[in-house]
Formats: sequence, C-alpha cells, structure tokens
Amino acid sequence: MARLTRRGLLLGGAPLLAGAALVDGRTTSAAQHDGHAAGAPYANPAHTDAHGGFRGRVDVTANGFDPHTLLREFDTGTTRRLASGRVLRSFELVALEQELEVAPGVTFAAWTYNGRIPGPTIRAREGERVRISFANGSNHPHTVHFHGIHAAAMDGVPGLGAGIIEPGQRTVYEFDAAPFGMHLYHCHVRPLAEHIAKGLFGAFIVDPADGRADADELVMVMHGLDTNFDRENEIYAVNGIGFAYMDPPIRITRGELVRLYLGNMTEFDPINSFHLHGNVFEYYPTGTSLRPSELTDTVMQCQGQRGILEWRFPAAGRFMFHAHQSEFTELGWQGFFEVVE
Ligand SMILES: [Cu+2]
Repeated sequence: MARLTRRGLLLGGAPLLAGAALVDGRTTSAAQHDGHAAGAPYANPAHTDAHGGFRGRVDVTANGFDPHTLLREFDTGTTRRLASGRVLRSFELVALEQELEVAPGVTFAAWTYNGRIPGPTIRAREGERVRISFANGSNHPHTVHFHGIHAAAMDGVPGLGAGIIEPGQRTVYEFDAAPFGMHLYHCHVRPLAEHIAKGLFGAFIVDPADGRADADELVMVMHGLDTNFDRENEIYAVNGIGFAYMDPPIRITRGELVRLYLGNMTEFDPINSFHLHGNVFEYYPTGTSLRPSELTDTVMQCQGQRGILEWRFPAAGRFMFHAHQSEFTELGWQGFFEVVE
C-alpha cells in the first residue's frame, strides 16, 4: 500500500470534489503513518489502517465528538457573583492525548483540550471575570495562552507566571473578558507548531455587554492535520474532521441571520480562507467593532486571525463553502449549507 502523502492524496483525490465523496471517494493512497523519526517531540504509534484513502465515514462515536455538534456548541462555564457584583465565569480545560480519525480511514495521534478539536468554545460577556482551570492530563508539557487583554503572568507562555504545566500538574488562568470579539486560545510550548498542529487550540468569544442580535450562531476553526509528521498538512479541516460538513450538510433556515465565528489555527501554511457560494457576507475583523469592514464572499486569514461573518440565505438550496485554496479544498476543507424553509 502506498504511504499517505499530501501529493498522493491530491493525485488520487479527484472524486473527493463530488458531494458523495464520503461514501464513494476513491484514492490510491492508504491511511498509513510514516515511521516516527528518532528525537522528534512526540510519539507516533505505528498504525496501518485497513481502509483505503477516504472511503467510508468517520466514526464520530469512536472519536468522542461530532463536528456537527461542535459547530453550535458554546461553553459558558459556571458562574457566581463576586462581592463586587461582577460575574466570575469559570471553565475547565484538560489536555489529553488520543487517536482520532480525522478523515475517512485517516488516523491522527492528536493532542486535545477536553477530547475534541478545536477545544471547547469558551464564551463570556465583556467585563466578566474569566477563570480557566487547566489540568495537564497528557504525557507532554503544555499551557493555555489566550488572546485578549490580561496580566503578563496569565499569558500562558514558558517563563511567565505558572509557566510550563508539566504532565499531571494544574494551574489557573484568570483575566477580564476583554475586548468583545472573536478570539482564540492555544498551547504555547515549543515546538509551538507541533503543539498547535496536534490540536491544542480553540475559540474564545467575548460578547459585547449589550449582546448581539439573535442569530443562528456557528463556530468554525480552520486548521491542518499533519498526519505523517513531515511538517506539511495531509488533511485540512474546520472543527477537527476533514469533509465533515459535506454529508450531511449544515442545515440553515432560509432568511434567518447566520453568524459565523471563524478563526484560523493552520500550521505549516501561511494563510487559510473561507469562501461562500451563492451569497455574500458582512465581515467584522476580530469581531471587535459592530460595524463590518467589508461585504464579500471570500475572506483570508493568517494564523491567529479571526473574525465574525454575518449573512442570510434568501432562498432554499444547497450552497458550498470551502477554502479558496483549491488544494486545501481537495484535502478536506469543504462543506455544504442546506438551506431549508
Ligand atoms: Cu502543548
């Protein structure tokens, strides 16, 4: 069997462009990891998969999470009121190691926050106090570094505050939820690219004090999956699993406001992008202004960039969305919105 390589997937991946790719996709490459180079920073258990290429469906039960659930799942933590009257909102993150099926027949030795990629979508309101209890339940040192405004000691980088959190250790990060917008969090331990690419990242939403208009809210974090640890991505995805929103598609109600929180945590490629078919959206970079910067159908993000997209579908039908780097699209970063009455 051929080894799983980016080039092999691209050469064999033409059928993947069809909507039925998850059922009928054929590729010439098998899902088999490369042997692990000595001295590399993490273990790669040798694994040979009986499935060929992308044929079949990802077993979301075995993975422990379903991208369709993550899409609309927000972790608002637990709250209590401080003596000052402010709300203290508390969250728990645990770093774990687990093998995930990241595209049909393709396994990946992942590192996760709370057993999923991306980690939970942490959500608080502007001005609240946020407390993140982090436990390292893995065999490697990690941290949680939040974007946003906080004290240096709460930055989640080596050498500051609690610094590196060793296996079995825990710490608490605490800061005010500010500014409102769409932010991200991720591990900040070297080699950084590996720690992030393995899956240690998530979205952090701060709602404006007065909230936002009601909408069907979605979260998508774009990323790559370097399944053979050669520092380039074999699979591209939003929310952990390649092709996850092709079949079944994401159901949307015609005329309803859609608000998509979009971020990019892709390693090994300088940019990623989101392109919407048959429509345009208003784009709010970083979500920190209530006025959109642009009306467009395509937005590009460097790693760490994020924003909020808003639009409505005026008519029912099936509309594609995908990276506008065609190579990323063919390797997993594509999906459908199914607009219904
Ligand atoms: Cu890490």
